[in-house]
Amino acid sequence: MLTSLTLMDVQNLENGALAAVAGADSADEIERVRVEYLGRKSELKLALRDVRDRESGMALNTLRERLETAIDGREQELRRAELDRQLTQDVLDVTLPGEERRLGSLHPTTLTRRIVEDAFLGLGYEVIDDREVETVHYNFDQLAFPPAHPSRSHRDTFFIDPVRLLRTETSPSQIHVMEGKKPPIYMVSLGRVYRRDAPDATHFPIFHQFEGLAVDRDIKLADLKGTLRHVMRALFGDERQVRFRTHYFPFTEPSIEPDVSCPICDMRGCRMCKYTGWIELGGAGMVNPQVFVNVGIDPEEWTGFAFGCGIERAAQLRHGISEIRPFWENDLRVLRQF
Ligand code: FA5
Repeated sequence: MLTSLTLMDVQNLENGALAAVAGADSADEIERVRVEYLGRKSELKLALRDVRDRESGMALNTLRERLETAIDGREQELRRAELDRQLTQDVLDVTLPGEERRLGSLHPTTLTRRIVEDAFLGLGYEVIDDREVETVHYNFDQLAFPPAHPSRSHRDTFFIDPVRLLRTETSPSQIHVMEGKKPPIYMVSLGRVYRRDAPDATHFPIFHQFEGLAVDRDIKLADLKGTLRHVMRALFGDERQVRFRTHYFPFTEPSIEPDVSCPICDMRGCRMCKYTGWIELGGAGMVNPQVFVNVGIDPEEWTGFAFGCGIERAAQLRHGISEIRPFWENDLRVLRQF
């Protein structure tokens, strides 16, 4: 004998529940039906709690099982339908263009530096990296700068204290290398140097240089010129003309300066070349015998040449860039072009 629900009620409950199950057309809806008919406060659960006899218990439990089966079945049907819908409607279009991934690129100063390194490695030179904080001894004295040379002043050079400074050129590397090993020597040293120069189209207070030194028996000025032409061909191909002017440096004798034809105006004259058609790339010369004596190399037995050139300057000439400033501003719109 049923207590709170009559057999008729059970039948009605089942009919109502099955109709609700059949009518549910979404996961939310079927969940709502489950709560309504099988939840803790559902008519069926309350009746089961009040059951006093076996017959009623069996009838209500059978109803519960039938409803659970019906609800689970409908839920699975709905899940399958949703999956089918996704598979047919949310199609992945493999022909759509992919998302572009931006790769970083090398800085133009680094690219130019690597060209120089490769050119000298190919000639059998040793490539070195040297200190940026130098002493007056290595930056000036050992390179035979006279005591009153303007570069020794605070107006030209960044001093840290009376004996230490930010190197003004890569030439002290020559001294370190010659003090450290016996000739023959073939080395190139690349890195940052610092000067109190007023910025303009081709000058900045911080810039890079590459320094070369060759010490051997019977080295001549023609070897220096040939070596400079070799690296300039690596940097500029046959695009640019090259000329050598005589000049003065305390640590070379004779001294020359290589100039490169202006890539901006093609030698017609512009602001970058100061209307001369030529741009100075560096300084060079035959090693001053006094420098050999300073480092304990016999100038009667050994001769040598040295050169030092601006790396940003070389990059400006290579890519036709009329200003040095962008090399230090690191504007991504500029750097992405390399
Ligand atoms: C020197 O620095 C010598 N040490 C070069 C040298 C080495 C001569 C070995 C003989 C033997 P100079 O001051 O001219 O020379 O500078 C060399 C090059 O560095 C210049 O031609 C230019 O390309 C670059 N440079 C000089 N000053 C600046 C600057 N403020 N900004 C950018 N590049 C510069």
